[in-house]
Amino acid sequence: MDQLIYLDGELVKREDAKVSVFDHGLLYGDGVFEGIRAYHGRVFRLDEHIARLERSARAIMLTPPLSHEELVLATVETCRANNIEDGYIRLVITRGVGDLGLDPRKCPKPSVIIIAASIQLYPEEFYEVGLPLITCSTRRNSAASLDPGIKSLNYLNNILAKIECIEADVQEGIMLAQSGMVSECTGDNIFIVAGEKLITPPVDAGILEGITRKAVIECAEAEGIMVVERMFPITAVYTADECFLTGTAAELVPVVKVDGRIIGQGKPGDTTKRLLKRFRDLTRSEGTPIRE
Ligand code: PXG
Repeated sequence: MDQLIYLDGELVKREDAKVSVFDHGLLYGDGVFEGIRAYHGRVFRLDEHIARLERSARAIMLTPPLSHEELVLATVETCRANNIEDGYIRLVITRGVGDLGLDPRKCPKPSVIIIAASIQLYPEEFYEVGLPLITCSTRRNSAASLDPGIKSLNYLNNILAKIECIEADVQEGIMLAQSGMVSECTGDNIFIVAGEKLITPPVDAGILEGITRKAVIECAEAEGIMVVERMFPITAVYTADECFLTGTAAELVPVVKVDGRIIGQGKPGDTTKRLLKRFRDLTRSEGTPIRE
């Protein structure tokens, strides 16, 4: 079956899903996006993803050409057209076609793209054994220049850090904020377990406010685990009892080594395992249905 891509109100074949070389999304990274998961025929936290997309758009003064309800509907329809059961959905709104100057007023019509693909799951080994990380030398964007809370098409900051990870032969890397405190990873939020507490950098540490991060905080509260949102230095990661990352693609993945230092017992900890189980149960128990 042909993959069908939603492009400006129509479902078109993959090979026909093309944008202009004058689209400011391409020329300047001027646009916003979301990465969303479907589990068992249901889209996980779709409303929250669309709300974050709308906030990102608003922050860059981009008015989506569809309402909240229309964006929800278009996403579900794209999943249905592609027979998605378990999948990864990419929603993109670009500034649209303009001229070669920066001026966004030259782009009268934003473009909406929705891609519903089958998911490349992380190997189960990552969850059983845990990941090694590095601390990247590339600092996370300052909110004073480009707020990390905006999920914009300009991901060069994260890509530069990702290149460091690739060079170090690790999957992910920790990015420090301009302050030197831990912010997040290139495409995941970070948590540490210290004693009885689960600690994660707060939104004002300069992070993307992850949908998975929020769901995991809810899981922790349901498990009776105390959650603290506060800044911490990299040494707090080195000396933590446990560490894990959260993201739409990763779900909740244990971290066992950072910059060559063993974290905790060097294997996924009990709190991490409990939360992973609860999170997986949650993804299988809620969501916007794709089919009737
Ligand atoms: N921080 C950053 C910088 C992200 O890009 C997250 C945290 C986690 O947020 P959610 O809402 O997914 O829990 C993200 C999102 C990829 C990929 O291919 C990952 C993201 C975005 C784009 C691509 O791994 N992560």
